[in-house]
Amino acid sequence: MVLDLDACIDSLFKRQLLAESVIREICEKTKELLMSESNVVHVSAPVTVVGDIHGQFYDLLEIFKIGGYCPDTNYLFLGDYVDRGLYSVETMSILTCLKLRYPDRVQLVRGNHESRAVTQTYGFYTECMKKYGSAQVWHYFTDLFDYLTLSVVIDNMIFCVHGGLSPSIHTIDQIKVMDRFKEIPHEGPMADLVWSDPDPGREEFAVSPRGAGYTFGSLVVEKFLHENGMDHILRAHQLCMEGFQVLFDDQLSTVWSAPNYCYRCGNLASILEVGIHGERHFNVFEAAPENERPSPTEAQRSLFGSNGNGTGTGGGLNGGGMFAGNGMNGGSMAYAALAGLDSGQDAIHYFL
Ligand SMILES: [Mn+2]
Repeated sequence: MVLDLDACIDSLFKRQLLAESVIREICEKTKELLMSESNVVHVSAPVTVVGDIHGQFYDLLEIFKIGGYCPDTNYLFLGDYVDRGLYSVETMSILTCLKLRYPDRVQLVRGNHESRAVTQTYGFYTECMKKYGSAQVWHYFTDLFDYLTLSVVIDNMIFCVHGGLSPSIHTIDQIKVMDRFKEIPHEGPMADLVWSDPDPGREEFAVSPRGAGYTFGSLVVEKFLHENGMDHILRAHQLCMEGFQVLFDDQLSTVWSAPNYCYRCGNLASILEVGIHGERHFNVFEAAPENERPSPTEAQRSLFGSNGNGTGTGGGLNGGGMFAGNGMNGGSMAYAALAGLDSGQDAIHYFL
């Protein structure tokens, strides 16, 4: 069989799923491609940077409408493609096809959700089972996750990663020599890159309320940028109600690309366009029109239907505060979604 990537991309744009055998072949080929990529991929501007998508496929289609289609626009995706939303399969399928079709114009960085452990709790596993009747597709994609790069540097100026910095990483060269071809560990530098968050109220590293990674403050950012000759850190991983957030005197930005997150948060989203002189422009957008999305009932049914066995606790599902959700006990995902407002602050506690 000859793989026709353009035909695959066309069907996905028409909201049609790919056959399981096609996904297997695409994942195999993409693994080969990613194997040769460094842990730190260097790219040039102009490039459009996309934050968390979380299975909100219709909003991803909106992103292409707003930001341009491949290969006319270069894209850097910062991870968290799957879980939470209803269309992680479609999202991963199209991103994988685009990476394979335009390897130098599409970069896919690994997020903390690109992991076997996390996707079993937050929806991707269940979605694969529902849409394909077996776990094969989930295995193909989660095996592929192990090959995704950990970071990108734009024009030797902007360091891009899903989560943030690590107390055990001082230089970008240290990232280059890490062994990334594995499941995301619970701790250590690789976990920190995908799990950490900035804390504007601090200067140094501190324990993260997520239970994985660290929080890091202004001095950490300054030191890292200085030591590595960089201007800016660009990351995703945290819901921003306005779609983005700029911290530490313009030294760090968060880009968030899932509008009305989980079909209920009411937040804006953005993509960040980096121009040829390093200028940064956040292109802010709202959720895709109502007729292109599932009804709230459908979205809710999905949240309640999956993982509703009561074993997952509601940790981390809090109304914006960093700590509140971690204290919830005995609540299932469904309970947390019902009771309260899922801000999407994931924590690692409940699958350890
Ligand atoms: Mn994340």
